[in-house]
Amino acid sequence: VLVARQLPDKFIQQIEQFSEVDVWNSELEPMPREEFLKRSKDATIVITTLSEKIDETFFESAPKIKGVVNLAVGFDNIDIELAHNKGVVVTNTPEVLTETTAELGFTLMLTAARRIVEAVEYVENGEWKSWGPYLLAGKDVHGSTVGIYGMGAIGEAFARRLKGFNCKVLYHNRSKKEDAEKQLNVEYRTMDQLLEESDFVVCTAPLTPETKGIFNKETFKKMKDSAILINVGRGGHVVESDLIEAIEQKEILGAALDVVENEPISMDHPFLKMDQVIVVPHIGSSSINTRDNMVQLCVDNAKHIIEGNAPVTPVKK
Ligand code: 8YV
Repeated sequence: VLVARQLPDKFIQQIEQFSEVDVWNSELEPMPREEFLKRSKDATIVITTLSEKIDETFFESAPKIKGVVNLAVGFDNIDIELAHNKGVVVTNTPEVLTETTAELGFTLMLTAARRIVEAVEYVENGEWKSWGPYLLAGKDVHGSTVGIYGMGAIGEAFARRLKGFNCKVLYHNRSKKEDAEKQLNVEYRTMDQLLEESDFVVCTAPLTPETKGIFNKETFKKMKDSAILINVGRGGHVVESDLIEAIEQKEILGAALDVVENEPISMDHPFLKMDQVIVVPHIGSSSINTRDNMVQLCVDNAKHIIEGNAPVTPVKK
């Protein structure tokens, strides 16, 4: 088993019970591509993150590969069709990260709405000299209309949280979700209606050719000028230059992003100079408990594949 990122010893020890293990020695630095390809040569399983692209070149470099075990629910780093054509099993980590990711999205929404980053900086910079009636006045979340783009498990978990805030919850998804409509009192809208009606637009969708760049010049124009975009999907959902322009032109109010197009963000990215944009470093599923559960699921998937059993959470064809 080739593990492309350093993981806690307790998990590596588990893998050692059923296989030889080769672990990359850094938690924060991804394996250089060449190194990853070289060390994949003898691998039966690779445990990957979004940093490892699984494509034709990878498969050429990994003749013994049986499983690609992704430490993420998303799998846009993997050519799924190619893997399946080669008879390679792909697994991801659904469910275990749903609530934690929704929680981060919710945190971002409240943080942006109530201008918390600006407020903390205001205090730390010694600007707090007196009280003012509209000092750092933000936007209410309670009672607002929230549009969720992508009503999968994370979208549903987000909708559940919004109920406690008395929000009207709209959603857009490639298929209608009758169960969610009944249980969570969420209403389906076309994309245009969702954009036009929402005070907050929340992206929880997976990145696919259909969803790539969905937030762009045209869609920003349809949003309210007071709207805030929250993205816990993928950076690729947003055309970043269009977002900057939309905020500058006051077509929307701001954005709070867990993901950006090129991660890590470069320090000269315009987002970092904009009060109306908050960026956090792709920490949606990053609670200790959830990360432990994700890694454990990867270990279990690897074990099942090596032992010739069906994996726990395969990505279906
Ligand atoms: C991962 C994520 O931790 O699950 C996903 O799709 O984006 C995160 O939870 C991250 O992508 C590392 O692979």
